[in-house]
Amino acid sequence: MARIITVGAAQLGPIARAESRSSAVARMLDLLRQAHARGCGLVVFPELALTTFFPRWYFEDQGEIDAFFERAMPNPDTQALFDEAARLGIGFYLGYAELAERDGRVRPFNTSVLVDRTGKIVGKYRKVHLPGHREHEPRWPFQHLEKRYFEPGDIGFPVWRTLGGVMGMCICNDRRWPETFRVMGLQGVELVMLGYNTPSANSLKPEESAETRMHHSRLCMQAGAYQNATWVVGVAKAGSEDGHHLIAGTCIIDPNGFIVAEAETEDDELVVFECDLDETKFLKETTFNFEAHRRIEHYRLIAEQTSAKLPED
Ligand code: ING
Repeated sequence: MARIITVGAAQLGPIARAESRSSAVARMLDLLRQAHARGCGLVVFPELALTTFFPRWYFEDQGEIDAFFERAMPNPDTQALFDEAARLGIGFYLGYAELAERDGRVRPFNTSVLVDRTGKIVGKYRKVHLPGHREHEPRWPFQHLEKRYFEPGDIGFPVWRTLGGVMGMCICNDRRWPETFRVMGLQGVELVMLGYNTPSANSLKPEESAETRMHHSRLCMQAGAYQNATWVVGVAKAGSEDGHHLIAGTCIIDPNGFIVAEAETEDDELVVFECDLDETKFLKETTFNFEAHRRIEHYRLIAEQTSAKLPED
């Protein structure tokens, strides 16, 4: 028995600060049409796919910051994407900066939505792990102010039964934290999709190579896939945005942790693979049968140990 979903990982090249949303959407529409021609049922776009990675800059003016956010989804800038995806019968993941009205307050999130093949939003996720710093660090070569511009996500790590399987979402830095994948793994996730904008330079360690960054990115996603018997689809916004370089490395990873397809460029590029969701079953029923092997009752001890102070040497 095979439950195949043909996935298109739609990597975007750089989006300059001056580039309009309509230009970014036009590029995504082109990738969507390529995906349709290659039989895709699901397309995954990057994190913050409508704008440049603006947390790299310090802004004081709230109006300048808010200009990078969406107050509704879909909206006039993105409606064409929803309409074309529905016309072509393709579901998609879209990452964007969300301004949410809650209890009379406007709350900013780094968000992704999961849209089904009819163009309906069936899932929303808000980035939990916000890397970087909150205050302006003028001495650094670039900023990473996600803690300043976004609030931590308030939705947790849900999964959704849609598109013929159990689907999960996360965003960028979330992939570096095993809990992200495990919480979805415990819910039976079969495919985790995530977008990322990962600077190739480490502002705290200039000597760190882009290859190291790429190694860590692959390592996190491959481990997350194998340890939770799930497919993982990681999609980059890549290349040099106004002189600031982001790694590429968009890839599709199978439940054994093998990279089965990977981008070759730092530009707009569609990476396609036929993912058999039933390939998750063997590991879920054997090595990662949580019910049979995971001793949650011992974790209380571990919890005490992790909160305990290190023994004096
Ligand atoms: N970007 C980076 C990421 O997690 C980062 C930030 C890179 C943190 C490398 C730590 C190490 O891929 C975003 N947007 O989270």
